[in-house]
Amino acid sequence: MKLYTNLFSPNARKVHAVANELGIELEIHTVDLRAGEQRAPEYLALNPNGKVPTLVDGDTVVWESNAIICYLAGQGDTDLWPKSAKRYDILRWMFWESNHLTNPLNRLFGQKFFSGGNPDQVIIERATKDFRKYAEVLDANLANNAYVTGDTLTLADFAVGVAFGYIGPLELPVEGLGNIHRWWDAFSTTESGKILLPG
Ligand SMILES: N[C@@H](CCC(=O)N[C@@H](CS)C(=O)NCC(=O)O)C(=O)O
Repeated sequence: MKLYTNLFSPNARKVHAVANELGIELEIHTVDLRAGEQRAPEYLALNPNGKVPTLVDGDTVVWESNAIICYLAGQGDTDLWPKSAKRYDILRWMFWESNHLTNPLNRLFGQKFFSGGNPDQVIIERATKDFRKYAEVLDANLANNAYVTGDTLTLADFAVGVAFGYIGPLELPVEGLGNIHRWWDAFSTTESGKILLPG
């Protein structure tokens, strides 16, 4: 399987981390985002969004990092993506991540890393407030769970976890959220969890 990727991308690192956890070797094709390779016609033919990551397995092309990690985990039997009703809980947190958590994260990303040194404090304040609201939802969920969906590591931990690699770089508002710290400190020091961290 070929993975079109760039390790600068948190969504791509999710895929690398899950592949590592599953012991799946991928043929890596780095897409140079700074050079605009994601907008080259050959790449747009695979992923019309012009984004990484994209997985190619024979005639199957999968984009959207959360769909890709489900595809990888679906290659065999794994507790990361069990064939039980727990799957819907995992999906719930994956949709939550891509709809709610990532939205303020992307706004902070844009202002802190790509605003040419001229960040808009109003956008930062709103995004910080929104991120905190969702972080509190996660923290409450983790009060009774070692992992995002219960007592075992699943795809949901990878999907949700990648955001928390930016606690330092983006000054994410997670003060006092002890359950998140306990979960993330343990997960981000595992071999696969470390792959989620920004380089
Ligand atoms: N929802 C998509 C987001 C993919 C995405 O936003 N990728 C970014 C890097 S994190 C990208 O390729 N940006 C390049 C561009 O927009 O030109 C996923 O989870 O795969």
